[in-house]
Amino acid sequence: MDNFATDIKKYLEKIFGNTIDEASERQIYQALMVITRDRLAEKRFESNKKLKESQQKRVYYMSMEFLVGKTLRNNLYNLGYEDEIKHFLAKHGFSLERIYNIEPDPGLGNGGLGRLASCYMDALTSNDYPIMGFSILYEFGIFKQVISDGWQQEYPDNWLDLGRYGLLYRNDEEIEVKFYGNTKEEWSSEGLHIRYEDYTAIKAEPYDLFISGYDSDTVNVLRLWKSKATGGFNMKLFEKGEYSKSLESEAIAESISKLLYPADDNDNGKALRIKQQYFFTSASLQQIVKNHYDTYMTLDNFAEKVVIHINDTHPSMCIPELMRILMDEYEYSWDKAWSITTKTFAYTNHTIMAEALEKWSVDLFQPILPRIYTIIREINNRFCKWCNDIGAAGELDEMSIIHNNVIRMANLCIVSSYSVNGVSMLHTEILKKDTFKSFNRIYPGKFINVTNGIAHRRWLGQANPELTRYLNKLLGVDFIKDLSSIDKLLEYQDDKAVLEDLENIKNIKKLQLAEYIKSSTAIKVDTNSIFDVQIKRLHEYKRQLLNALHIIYLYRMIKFNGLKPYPRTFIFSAKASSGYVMAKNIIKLICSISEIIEADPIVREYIKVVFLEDYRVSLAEKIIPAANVSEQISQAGKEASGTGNMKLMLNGAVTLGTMDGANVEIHNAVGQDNIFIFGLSSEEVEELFKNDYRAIDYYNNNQDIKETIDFMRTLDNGHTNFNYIADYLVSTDPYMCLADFESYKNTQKIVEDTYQDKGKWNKMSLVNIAKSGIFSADRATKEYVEKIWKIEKIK
Ligand code: Z16
Repeated sequence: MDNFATDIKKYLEKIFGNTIDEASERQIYQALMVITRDRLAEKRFESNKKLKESQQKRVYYMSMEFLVGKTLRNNLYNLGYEDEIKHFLAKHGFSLERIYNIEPDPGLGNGGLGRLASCYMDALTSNDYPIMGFSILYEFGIFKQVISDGWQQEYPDNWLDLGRYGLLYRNDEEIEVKFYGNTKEEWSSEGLHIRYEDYTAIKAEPYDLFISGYDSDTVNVLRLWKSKATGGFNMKLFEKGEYSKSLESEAIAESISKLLYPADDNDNGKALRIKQQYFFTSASLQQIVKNHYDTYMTLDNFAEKVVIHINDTHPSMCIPELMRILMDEYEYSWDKAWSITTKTFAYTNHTIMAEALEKWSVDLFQPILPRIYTIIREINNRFCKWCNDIGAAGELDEMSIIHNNVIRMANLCIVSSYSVNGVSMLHTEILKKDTFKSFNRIYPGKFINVTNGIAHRRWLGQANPELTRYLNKLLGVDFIKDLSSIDKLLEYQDDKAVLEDLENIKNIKKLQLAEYIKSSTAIKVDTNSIFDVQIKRLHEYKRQLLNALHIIYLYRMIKFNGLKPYPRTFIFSAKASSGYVMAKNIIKLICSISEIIEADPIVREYIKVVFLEDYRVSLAEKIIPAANVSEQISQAGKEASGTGNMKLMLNGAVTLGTMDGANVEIHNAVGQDNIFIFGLSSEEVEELFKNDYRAIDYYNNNQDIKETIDFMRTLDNGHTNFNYIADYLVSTDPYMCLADFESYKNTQKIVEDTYQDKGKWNKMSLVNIAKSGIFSADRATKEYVEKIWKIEKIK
């Protein structure tokens, strides 16, 4: 540690010519980032040495998204330096907290899927498993959201400006990726040879982000690829004297890693997206194969030593890319290459929503990736032939990889992987019984479930140090090391003093959040009110609209019917994909309700609505510890798992939810007395949808719904009105908000009544914390290790 202080001083002297007392916060920040990175690089060297010696099997985790969140606190926390650096800096008049705030959130993901990938990297590293992540170094991560007059506006997130100090540029390992062009078949005495001509090559530059583990010697790497024009590529154009064109082509090459597509759970079918996918999968696969070959001088044992995990279908081009490398570069036959490939890949599915299952039109795909396309076509031909042989030809409409001139990437993954998993019990059941039922029939045992988990060290240890310290002292167990031991808290479920302590800690976190709300929205909230939280991407299926509709109902009842509910603060935070009109309108609706209530001296005594802009990991860390109620109200069958639900539970919020995703597991864990479940089940949703759901009937037959929607049409703050949304609710809403409204409203009333019984509420909250052990990413990744990957810890 002495060393760390010395290193800071040295860095300041060397880079800025400053003493620590002359340095700015910005300079201290840079020093801490760089020194931490270099410490991790040294540790990485040691753990890598062990890994090379043991020659053990490794996992490569391929994901278009890693929602890393701020790294500095996490790394110092994991390395155990936090307290000492805090004191050292304080001696010189600096606040470590303020330094942490300088770091931008690396927002290299949209939401759940990206954050899951980061939680898993953290957990696997803490548990000493050899994993390497691969993704793209987006110059612009998920956009910055600014709310202006209630509307979402998107601004570029220039995170590398200050974020780059955590990265290590490895230009010794850059790789070329090829697009376009033609393939030629050449026969010689040695057999068939594929010549790839007239392609366009682009450089992939690796940037490494080190992943630290808690109380562990292991450091793993997340490798992020940045696209660059190749020198030769430009020179060709230079020779023709086309200087400006050469710069254009450079810009095109560099556009590949320019930005993250902000559509969560939606397939956007763009050529640039294909290029992004192939760019990062090809670079990664070349790297992986090279690592393997350099170690073993053969690829025959590839599948014994390598697992490549595909996070959703976004990295699915890994599959034909491995086939291509094995056949075109290492001269394997189709059958041998296929045998290796199908033992190498494991695939996680994260959605059943049709619009999110990736499909590429052949016409778009083939010119960009001609060789990859012929390989996919051949995989499909052989698969179809095999289905014929086993009598499954009748199900090829569902199963064939290429269908009506589109490539169905999920089908490619299922056919080519040895394991396919869903992310919650219900989700996996739906995959097996519905979405992929024919596949499940022809590949018995291939589909398995691994319910998602979260990095509790970040979501409890770091986000809620007050609760962590308290539980540490009370329980006398290291639940940060092993979250399952937190169930010892159950012994205190009837202990009045403990229940009060927990309530006091919750109030401290509510006060901190209230401060933040005041500073970012100017709204003063009452910390005695129920903090009711819905934070997640904005999506129709997640039904923020149902929540908003209920708030409008309350507003009307308070204003015109003398209702005096227990005070409640409804807190929302959500980004909408930039092209998603309905989602943006829902944000506008929520912001308008907030404004209208603020302007109403009577209603605002009871309910308030707060929309916090720019939802991101670091904001979630502020909101979650302060929540009393966790809104998980998606239409049953639609949310694959959810992970915010777990983070909120871990921090003592009580779930108000449908029987959807991992809410089902939460329900099983806490029992029905410690959760508020409402609404239709996924089977009932299916039934009702098939039998022609008629929203208008709910409007006509339910007085509250009728009055609420009529009232909604009168809400008009200035130039906007909400007829558009009201019309949708009573007509085409596929997520059937009105069908669940009555049940939601009644359950909300139960929530309110229960909250007023402080003893009862606190006990519910305690049980939620105590039962959250199974939602640790330690448990989830252990299941991946044992059921799918079959890897060992680094020794
Ligand atoms: C995503 O975040 C998810 C699914 C998907 O197909 C694409 C993206 Cl970007 C989410 C699911 O919606 C959510 O239910 C789940 O908890 C999360 O992935 C992690 O599995």
